Amino acid sequence: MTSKKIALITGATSGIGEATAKLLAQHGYDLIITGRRKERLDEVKKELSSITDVLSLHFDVRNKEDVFSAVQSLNGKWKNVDVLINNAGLAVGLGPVHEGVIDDWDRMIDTNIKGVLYMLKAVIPLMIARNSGHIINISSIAAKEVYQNGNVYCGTKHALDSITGSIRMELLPYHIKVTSINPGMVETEFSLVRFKGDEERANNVYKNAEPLTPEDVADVILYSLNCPAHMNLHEVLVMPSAQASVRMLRKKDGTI
Ligand code: NDP
Ligand code: 8X3
Repeated sequence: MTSKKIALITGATSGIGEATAKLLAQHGYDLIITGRRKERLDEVKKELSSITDVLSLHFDVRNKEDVFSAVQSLNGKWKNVDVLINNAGLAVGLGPVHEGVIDDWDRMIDTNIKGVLYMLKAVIPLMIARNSGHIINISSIAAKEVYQNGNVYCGTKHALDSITGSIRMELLPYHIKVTSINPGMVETEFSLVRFKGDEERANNVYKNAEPLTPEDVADVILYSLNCPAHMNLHEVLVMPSAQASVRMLRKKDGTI
């Protein structure tokens, strides 16, 4: 009997990460799910444990000691991480640099860049030891374009794309695939986080728009994982049909 593949997903407590955990559980993966909100993590684990083996690791990707000790705590089959999905990420605030809140910048840089680097440094050796693996970094349209007031968030996602490109070269000898998924607008808790809990402002982002769903992005992730060994998707820019560029949306009433 061949054992099931193991996927480690950061930020599986909501949005794209949670949808991906659910889809991969249905498609034969054992899961290591992570996030800071323990109750949410427990709920996802409870729901998926009837379908597949689930290990939950509760840590903040910004805390390097916690990242390394969580990954070092993996034992038995859980060391055999086949797939790493670096999904945990966020935008905090939306404003010009000259009015910027430095703590917001730190949260974005520490999560979207340094958190991903810590995860890569912790997990890649496990993949190299087995001469196989697939790393999927969840980037953004904000890595391909910039927009007014998006300065630091766009910067973190541009940096992530650069890191993704470099590691693809570094990991070539080890048969480790590296894929970047760059979504446009997806309706998740992203805007609620960006606007620090202001529900009205967050809901306005999606009002009369036709965003992607987290399940749409999960489908793309599964597709990339299902590619045969000789094929890899380097990068997938996946947009709502009603979004031509980061700030150009066709609303439900047809207005642009
Ligand atoms: P959500 O806010 O719904 O989910 C974000 C996830 O990241 C949560 O599970 C959260 O878990 C986790 N997370 C955030 N900070 C940390 C941290 N410091 N340590 C551990 N986990 C953390 O948003 P999305 O699903 O939309 O976001 C997922 C990814 O998709 C992000 O990288 C985002 O930049 C990217 N993206 C989103 C788009 C969108 O329009 N929604 C478009 C393009 C890209 P918890 O709070 O429990 O720690
Ligand atoms: C999230 C998409 O357009 O809000 O990565 O930056 S956007």
